[in-house]
Amino acid sequence: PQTIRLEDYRPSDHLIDRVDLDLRLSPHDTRVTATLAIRPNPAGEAGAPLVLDGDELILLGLECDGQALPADAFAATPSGLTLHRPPRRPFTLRIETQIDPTANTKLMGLYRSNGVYCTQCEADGFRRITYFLDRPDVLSVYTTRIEAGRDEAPVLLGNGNPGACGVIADTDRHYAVWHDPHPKPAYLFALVGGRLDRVATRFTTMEGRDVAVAVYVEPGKGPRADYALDAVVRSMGWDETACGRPYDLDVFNVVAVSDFNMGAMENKGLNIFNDKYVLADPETATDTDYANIEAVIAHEYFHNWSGNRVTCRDWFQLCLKEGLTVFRDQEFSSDMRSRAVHRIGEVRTLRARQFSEDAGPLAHPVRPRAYAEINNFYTATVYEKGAEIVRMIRTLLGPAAFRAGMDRYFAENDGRAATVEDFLAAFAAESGRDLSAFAGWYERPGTPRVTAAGIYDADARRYTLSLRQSLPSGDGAPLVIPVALGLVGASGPIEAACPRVPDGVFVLEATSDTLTFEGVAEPPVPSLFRGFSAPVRVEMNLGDAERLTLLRHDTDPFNRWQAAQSVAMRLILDRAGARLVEADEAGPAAEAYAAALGAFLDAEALADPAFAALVLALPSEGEAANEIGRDVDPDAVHRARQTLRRHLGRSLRGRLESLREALAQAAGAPFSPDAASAGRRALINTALDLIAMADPEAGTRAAEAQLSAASNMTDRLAALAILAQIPGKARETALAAFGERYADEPLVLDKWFALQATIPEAGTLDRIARLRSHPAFAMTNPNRVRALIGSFGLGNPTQFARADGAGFALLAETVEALDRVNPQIAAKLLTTFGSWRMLEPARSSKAGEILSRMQARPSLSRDVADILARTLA
Ligand code: B3K
Ligand code: ZN
Repeated sequence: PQTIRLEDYRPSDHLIDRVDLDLRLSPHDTRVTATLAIRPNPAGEAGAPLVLDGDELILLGLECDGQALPADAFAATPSGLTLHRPPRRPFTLRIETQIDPTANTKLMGLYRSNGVYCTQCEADGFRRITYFLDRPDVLSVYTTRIEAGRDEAPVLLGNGNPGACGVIADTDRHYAVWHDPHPKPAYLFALVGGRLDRVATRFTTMEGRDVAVAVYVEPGKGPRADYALDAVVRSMGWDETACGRPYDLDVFNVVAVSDFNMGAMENKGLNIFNDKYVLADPETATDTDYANIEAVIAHEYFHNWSGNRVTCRDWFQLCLKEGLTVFRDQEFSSDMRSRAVHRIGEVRTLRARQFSEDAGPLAHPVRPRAYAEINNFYTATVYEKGAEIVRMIRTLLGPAAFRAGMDRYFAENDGRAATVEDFLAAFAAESGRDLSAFAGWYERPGTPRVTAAGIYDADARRYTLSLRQSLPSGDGAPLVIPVALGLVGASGPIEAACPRVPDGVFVLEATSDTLTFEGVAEPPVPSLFRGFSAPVRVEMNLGDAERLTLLRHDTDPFNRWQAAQSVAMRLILDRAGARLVEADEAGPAAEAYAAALGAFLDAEALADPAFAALVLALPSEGEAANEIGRDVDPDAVHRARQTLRRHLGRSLRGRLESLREALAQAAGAPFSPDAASAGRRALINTALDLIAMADPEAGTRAAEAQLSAASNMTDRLAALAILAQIPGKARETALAAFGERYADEPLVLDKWFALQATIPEAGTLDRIARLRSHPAFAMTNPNRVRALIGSFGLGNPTQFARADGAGFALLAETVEALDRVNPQIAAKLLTTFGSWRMLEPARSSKAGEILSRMQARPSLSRDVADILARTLA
């Protein structure tokens, strides 16, 4: 496939100022008439041909300034339309195309989801609707007329503000016109037509604009949209108060559909969502679902400024909108919930998804320099690491200069297609700082490593801390790394003087550097990268006792949690490295760890249950594997982690039981999804999980009791998840009953599929084979595929990476079958092989064989071929 490179960027030779679209919706034969006001771009090449993108289009008609074009004036194929000699002045092109939304299983362009017409145009789906300059630096004002059967599609929605609507005389059809005054790239175009329920409210902006806000869902599901609607309103308010960003249209619509390639899409004024991130009630949604809905609603809404008003010049700048918008939604969620707890969650996600990506064959810079298929670059690196870069800018500049820089960025680039350079320039201008070295974060792939070492001189009361950075990509200029840090002693924080750490932040700009702290009265433990101030791996030779001092006394909640994680990680790695199979006794280090957690629980669990639940949760098997880095034996990692969990359960059992009791009383009814209540449920369920590890019989009884008494999906699913880990009849009975109870609830069935796919037992492959023929499973529904197969690849390391290769084979077969239906999802699924080279030789050679076999197949999609080539490279 053709490689597109950043360095080859050229402005478009033509611009399209206005787009008038007329879409006559019909299940198999939709007609699209596009009237385009085109002119030569003064910044482009004069007299160049007009080359419009297309994808699986049928051209029915073409006129230039009202005249049919002679056959030799143009060339049309399903994937492009070229005018060899377009007018050298402004002109109007009228194009009629035919498309089949029902046959569109790729879910890009215009398609039908459960009978609802909807669109997905990012990154390059608009060209599946009409021929166009489908690139983000071509911005146009759109007017859209949508026509459809009144019965089939009583609701017709478009971008912008509503205009005329009515019935078409003597037919069963009607129409609606929408006009979006804000120029936008084609990837933000959207329409919806279908039978939908509406929940609505109003919001008055800081500028006094009265906005009609609505969420549309499948008939009968209105009550499940209330939480999402409330999240929209809170997002609108937050973007005003926290960022000074008001909304700019008279309506804001959110539509939930059931077949969707990702989470949601920020189309101007008409956000379209995977219904997983809209629908919630206590009976069907977990606390995690509520939190995700809040975050994704906010994310898409915030794109209205970071992405839509200021868009991207080209797809290499994707992080400009995605990293920034993730940062904005993280800030929002932190303000809505517990900042410390949220930060830990963000870092867990980053480490699980981004660090592993950055350590494997799919590693790429936050701003990639080349791509074969752009849809394969909506990655954790662009999104999550991209957000960390924005956060580092704030840490470096401080909140006031950061806010001023953001304001300047929006003001200077409003209505423009911008670049990373434009973004950095705004902060440089406001802060007076040179950010050119900092820009390295956008260019260099791989997770930097920072190694720290400290020396305490008791006589001089001096502590010397040296820091050294290194990047896996070897040479190149050092990065600019903000290190938020402090010193902690045996009974609390140590105040010590170091002029190079103003406001608690040292900026590591050289490859190595040394800090000197004066007036240090006792041997300190350094607390480094407080709040995870940079996306790096930190190495420091601290003993468990020192780390547990941080757990007790650090003022930074993130590093308190990190301290417990680091101790647990070392315990898991030691055990996994020794390949200890039998010996179940924990050893003194594990005893000390459990004792520290016990003391911590006694002192704090009831005051902050959400935080306590995180402190009790061990690093995942995936994280441990990443830490090991080579020759990984997933079985050894699994056993090591299980042993430590069992040990924790045994040592803490009494405390965990009384915590469960105390919290259950506090939790009470009725259900509320707020963060404090969710935190109590998290600790109740983490406690049960550890109890069940220690005593499977008692755990089974308690989980069964919770399963039948639960008043909400969080508690019910947690109980089922615990039962699912314990082989036997109780598990099978519970799974079967749950499957029946929710047979008509696709989103709940997804949880049920996922839970079974992650059982770490040899029988899971057969189970998955059975579930694939379950009536609710469909290759055409991305949520189902992700639930059953994606969860297996990502969340079941021992079975996915089975030594006999059967897990890899299952994944590969699914990718091959899915590639014919939905290449984007197939490619995403294939990225679960990203860590294959890290495995011990027997397993990695199995994976390599299976991947190579797949590569030999003819007619792979570009999406899958690209991931395969890079995974095998
Ligand atoms: N911008 C979309 C993602 C589009 C993915 C295209 N393959 C959702 C988001 O990040 O908000
Ligand atoms: Zn986004």
